[in-house]
Amino acid sequence: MSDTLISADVLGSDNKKREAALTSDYAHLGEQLSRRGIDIDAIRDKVAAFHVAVPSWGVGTGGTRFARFPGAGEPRDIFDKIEDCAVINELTRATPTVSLHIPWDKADPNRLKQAASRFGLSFDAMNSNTFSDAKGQANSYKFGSLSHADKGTRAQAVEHNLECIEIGETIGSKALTVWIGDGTNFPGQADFTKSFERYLDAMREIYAALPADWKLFTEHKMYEPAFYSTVVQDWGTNYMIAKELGDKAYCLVDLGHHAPNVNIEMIVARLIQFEKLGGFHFNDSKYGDDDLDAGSIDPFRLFLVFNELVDAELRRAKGFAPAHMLDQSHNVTDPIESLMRSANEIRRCYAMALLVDRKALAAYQDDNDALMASETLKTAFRTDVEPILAMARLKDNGAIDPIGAYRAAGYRQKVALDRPAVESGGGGIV
Ligand SMILES: [Mn+2]
Repeated sequence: MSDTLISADVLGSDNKKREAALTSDYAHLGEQLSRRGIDIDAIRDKVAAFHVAVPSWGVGTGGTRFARFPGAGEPRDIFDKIEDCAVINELTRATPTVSLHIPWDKADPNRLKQAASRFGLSFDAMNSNTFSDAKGQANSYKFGSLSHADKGTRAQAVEHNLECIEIGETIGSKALTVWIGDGTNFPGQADFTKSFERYLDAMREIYAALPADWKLFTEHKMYEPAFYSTVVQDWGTNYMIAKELGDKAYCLVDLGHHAPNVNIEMIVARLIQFEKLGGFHFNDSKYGDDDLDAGSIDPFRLFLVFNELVDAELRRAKGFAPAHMLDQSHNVTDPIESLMRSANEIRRCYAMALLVDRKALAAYQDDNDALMASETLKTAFRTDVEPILAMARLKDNGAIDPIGAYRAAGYRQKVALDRPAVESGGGGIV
């Protein structure tokens, strides 16, 4: 049995208050779905088996370029962060893995492993950081890292990625995610071709050090921190990278890293078709890389992404095994609450996508019945699947209402007694 941080009494009594209503709602939805030929229990079981990784950096309060306003009881170090991640999983039962960021989360790997397994958690993809300077490092990343004009700086960045792999091997991770801040602010500042050549050469060295059962994820982003050009700017370049490096290299799609109005679900479909979809950094945005809670701005877009994922899952698309990770920044909410609701929104979109009548959809597509094809998706999207999500959590001893139970348990107030208040400060998404 794993240790728990939310008392079983509090969780039990919170669930008890809500269970009768849930049973009735679930039965009603089950009856509706059975009229559509869908077995609600089968959907519930699929949802219960669907997991998403929590980023260690997501449990601290984020910030903007302007300021950071810390909340009470902020995690002091990676061990506090692991505890906060454990709470998210205890209540949602959707997040049994944590994704680490090095050097932010650097600690004795054996201690990390112990701390996680105490709560039944394990580790997802490792994330390297060559977009900021670590204390005492010889060369600065101000003008780039893996694509830097200076050989020594590139070597240092490669070395850091190798260290991330090494730590990851000890703690049981199976993937490395590389996102670089490399790019330019002004036309002419760097040579596009030379920069990309240098990047590819550096990535080849990292790829060569990848254990046989690992995957390498590269993440594209069109702007920020560089505002004129980035070295890995879009999914096309990302696909070229994965193709150049080899079979263990895949593209990671962060939903906030595209131009406004880009058809992300279509990018996802293309990457699936050519066996290069590595996984996701889920979040939501209105304008750019806003890193808001998944599904909070455009839930239909998230559903359409999941429509492609479920389609690939059901037709057993070759090489399809994407990693699901959250990547968010929480500036005005309790990060634990935001992450719980995001994990829930991701499961919601997965559940809704499972309800799509795919046979009917294919027939409407073949008949060029645009209206009914669109309605087939909307029918699934309009279905309130909350009783399925709640039942999946309850079945796995989670909370019917994770945020309600979390607030009833007073976790944040409790940890605030041990964790000293942090002063407000300058910007930086940390
Ligand atoms: Mn990301």
